[in-house]
Amino acid sequence: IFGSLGYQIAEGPDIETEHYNFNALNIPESHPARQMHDTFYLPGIDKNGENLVLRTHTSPVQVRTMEQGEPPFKFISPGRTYRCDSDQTHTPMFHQIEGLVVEEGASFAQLKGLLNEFLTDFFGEEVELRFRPSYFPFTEPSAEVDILSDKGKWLEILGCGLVNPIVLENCNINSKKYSGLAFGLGIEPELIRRASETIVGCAKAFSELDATMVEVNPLVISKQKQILALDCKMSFDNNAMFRRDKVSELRDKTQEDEK
Ligand code: 2NL
Repeated sequence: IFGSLGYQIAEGPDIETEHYNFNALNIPESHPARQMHDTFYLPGIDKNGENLVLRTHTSPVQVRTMEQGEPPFKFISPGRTYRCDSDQTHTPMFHQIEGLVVEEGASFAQLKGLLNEFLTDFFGEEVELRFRPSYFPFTEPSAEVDILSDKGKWLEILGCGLVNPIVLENCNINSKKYSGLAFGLGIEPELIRRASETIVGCAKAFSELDATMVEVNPLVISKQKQILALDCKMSFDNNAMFRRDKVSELRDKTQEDEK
C-alpha cells in the first residue's frame, strides 16, 4: 500500500543505543515513558560507551534515516521491536510499522487523509475513523485512532501526530522550514494471517483484550522467543536478566570477565 503511495522502506538495527531509542525522540532518562517501555538492556556498551538496548519501537530507524539524508522524507519503517513483557496479550517480540513524512507544510489534515487511505486499502472497504487526543513525547499534537467495527465497537488501531519540533531539531532538520507527520502501529503478521479477511477478523487482531489473541498468543510467544534467542545469540529463558535493575550488575560482571 505504501509502495504505491511513493513511500521508501527504511530499516535499521534491532540492537540500539539509548540515544537513538530514547533521547533523540524526546524521551529523557526521567521520562515515565522510559519506564513504561519495559526495555531489554544489554550487558554490553558500544564503542562510544553508549548503553545498548533492544529497540522498543522502530522510531530509532527513522531518526537514523533523517540524520543521513535531507528532507523531504517519505518512508515507512517496519520491523521487530522488543519489550520486556510477556503474558497472554503481550509478546516480548512484536512487529511495528511506523510511517513518517517530513516536508514543508506537512499538516494534520494530510495525516488524516493518509490514514484514511491506508486503512481503507488495508481493510478493503470504507472504514470509519475516530481521532482521540493522546500523548507521545515525539509528536505534538498526538492522537490515537480507532476504527468502528461492524459490531459498533470502537477498536484502537494506531497512534499518530505531528512530529515534535524537538525531534526534528535532534535530527538536524530546521523545524521552522519543515514539519512532519508520523504514525505507528503494532502488527503481528501471524495474527493478521489467522484473522479472517473481514473487518471484524482483522480488527480483532489489533484489539488487546480479545479472545482471538488469548487463544493464539502462547504459540506466538514460544516461536518468537526462539527467534529472539537466535538473533541475539543469547538465552532468552530468564527475562529478568535484562531488566533495568539487573543490568548494571551484569555490566560489572562482563567487565570483570573481560579483564
Ligand atoms: C503507537 C504509536 C507512534 C510515532 C509512532 C514517530 C517517529 C518519529 C518522530 C515522531 Cl522519528 N513520531 N513515530 C508517532 C506517533 C505514534 O506510535 O502506538 N505505536 C505502536
